[in-house]
Amino acid sequence: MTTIEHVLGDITNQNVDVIVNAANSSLLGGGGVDGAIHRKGGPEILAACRELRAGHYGGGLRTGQAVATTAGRLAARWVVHTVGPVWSDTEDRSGLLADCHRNSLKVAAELGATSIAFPAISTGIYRWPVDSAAKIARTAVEDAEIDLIRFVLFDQATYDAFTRP
Ligand code: AR6
Repeated sequence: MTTIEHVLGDITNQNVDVIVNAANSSLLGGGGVDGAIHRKGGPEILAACRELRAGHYGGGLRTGQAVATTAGRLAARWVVHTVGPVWSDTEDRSGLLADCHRNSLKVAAELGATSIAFPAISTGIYRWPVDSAAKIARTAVEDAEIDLIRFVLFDQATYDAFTRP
């Protein structure tokens, strides 16, 4: 049985095994939740990302894919970085947004994690409408096999969209 929780707050404060980062394909940091995770987690996370870029992820991380690093100084054990799709008015990229959630869960399962926190991937700098993102996220995690999934929503409007029945 998976418990799904929604909280209004900052994902960097969550005491869970895995925190999901809404990263970009460079894996080398950015603004939004990505910036917050690197700031609070410290330089170990960026060092681990640089190692990934020097190895298997030389070309960066593709949209919809997910990869784990240390969580540095965060309370979590790992950060799973995923790259959400940029919203497009002309192309349906919903499958890629669902992939972010499914692949993050897969990486978490491979790590043996029992709890995971997601931000509202793609709904900030990548401009995905929050109602749509909430529906896609909800459906994508439906069949997850992990004890706890916590959506950590940074503002009231996003929280409302994710909790609307
Ligand atoms: N905790 C939880 N949610 C947060 C936090 C936080 N500390 N900070 C922001 N959010 P965004 P994206 C919310 O822009 O749209 C970066 O530069 C935010 O309010 O972080 O996937 C990356 O490097 C919004 O609801 O991610 C990429 O270049 C949600 O997190 C790009 O942004 C996602 O907003 C990715 O854009």
